[in-house]
Amino acid sequence: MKQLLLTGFEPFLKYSTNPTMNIVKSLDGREIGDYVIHSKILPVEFKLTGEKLMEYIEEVKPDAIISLGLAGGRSLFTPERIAINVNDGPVDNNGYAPVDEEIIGGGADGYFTTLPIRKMVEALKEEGLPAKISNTAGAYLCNHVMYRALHYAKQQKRMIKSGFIHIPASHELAIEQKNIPSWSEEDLKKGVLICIEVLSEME
Ligand code: PCA
Repeated sequence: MKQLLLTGFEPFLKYSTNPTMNIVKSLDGREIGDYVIHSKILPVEFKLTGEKLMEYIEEVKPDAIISLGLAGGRSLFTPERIAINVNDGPVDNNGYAPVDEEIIGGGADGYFTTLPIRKMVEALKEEGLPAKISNTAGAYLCNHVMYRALHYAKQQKRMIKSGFIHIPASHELAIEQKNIPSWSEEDLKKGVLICIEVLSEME
């Protein structure tokens, strides 16, 4: 079987939970097509997250990596097209807020996803779930993880498909935050499963 590293994040900033954490945990060990899922939760800390991701990659030796993050305020499932070599954003869970830093000194300006994001968006919509490709993952931890994974994959001889999907808030978070669009956890999980199915149907 092929190994899929599926990552989510712990809660961060004003959000008391992170729907990606529950979804990822609930899918550990699940087999979809040729893939078996290895679920890992990443911290929201600029100086630690990349290291953790590398540890998990060494452990799982994935054939593909899908990372998930919460995009509070977005109303659609948004597979990301590109990661940029920038750390810049609000304070992380360790009290650190980088300004205009490079992720990898002298690294590529950016990397395009190697996941089938167009097909994922089409499949999500066919199943009645709103989705579109996003052209920015921001410059916070989600972009950081996407960049680090793609940078790693690029150095390897074998192909490791890798990329990032931002998901909307859960209803639980919307009750807490009052004014953000939200989906049921069930639909959020269904969306993630559809994306993994699309990946598994690729060569
Ligand atoms: N979303 C944040 C980081 C953790 C998460 O779930 C982001 O969009 O960068």
